[in-house]
Amino acid sequence: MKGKIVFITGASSGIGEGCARKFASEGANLLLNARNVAKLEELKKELETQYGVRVHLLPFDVRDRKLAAQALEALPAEWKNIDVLINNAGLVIGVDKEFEGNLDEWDIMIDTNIRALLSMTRMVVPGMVERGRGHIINIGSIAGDAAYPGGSVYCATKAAVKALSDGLRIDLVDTPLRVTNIKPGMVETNFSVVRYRGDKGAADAFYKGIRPLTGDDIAETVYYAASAPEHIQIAEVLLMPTNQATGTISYKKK
Ligand code: 8X3
Repeated sequence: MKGKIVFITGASSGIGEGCARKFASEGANLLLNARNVAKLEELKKELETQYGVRVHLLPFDVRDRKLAAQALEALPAEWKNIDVLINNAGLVIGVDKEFEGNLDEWDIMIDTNIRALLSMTRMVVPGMVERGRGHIINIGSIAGDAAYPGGSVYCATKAAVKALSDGLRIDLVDTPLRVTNIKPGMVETNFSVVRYRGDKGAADAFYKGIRPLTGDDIAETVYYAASAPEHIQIAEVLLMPTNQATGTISYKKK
């Protein structure tokens, strides 16, 4: 991974932050995107100091297609040749029933988890095709495999991530590019706090009695896919805590 350019969306926390640390520790130079500029600055300083890699910040909201295009076009020449795109930015808000939830919150999920992933792909992949190398890693979810109570719209967005990953793999089949869909189960990050609309107590209660995965655990798997020999395409990985079996079945100690 030494000297490769890895672009991570949603890099300021959770799985994105875990990926930033892991890829930096392996010598990659990073393009880090998120809305939280202060957090990005902090991470840049930490990774550059600790690992001696270079970090360039792309502080925009992935939903803002115009800003994203401007920022990517304005990249200095030495940053343009992106080797790995990690489409990680994503969220879930609320646990409402499909006939009761908030349409504006659903729009935010759909715009971030689907439309922004698609626009990043559309902006970055043509350059990869031109250069004849590249890897797109989408962070999907176990939620994309089957709907669960209170997750209807989120599950639909992650089902879309699966379809978009599969479709892109088909469209790139005659190229050296690879496409991976990483599908985590229970991961304890700020993600769950957002799901419960800021209620940290509810998020903590959800993980009581089970050891969830961490952002760093997922980052290890993302790195495994990215560092596989070039003739191997890890198409999909479904990973979850040992005491989880499906999106709805897990064992929690009393
Ligand atoms: C989030 C994982 O288990 O909450 O993508 O659906 S889960």
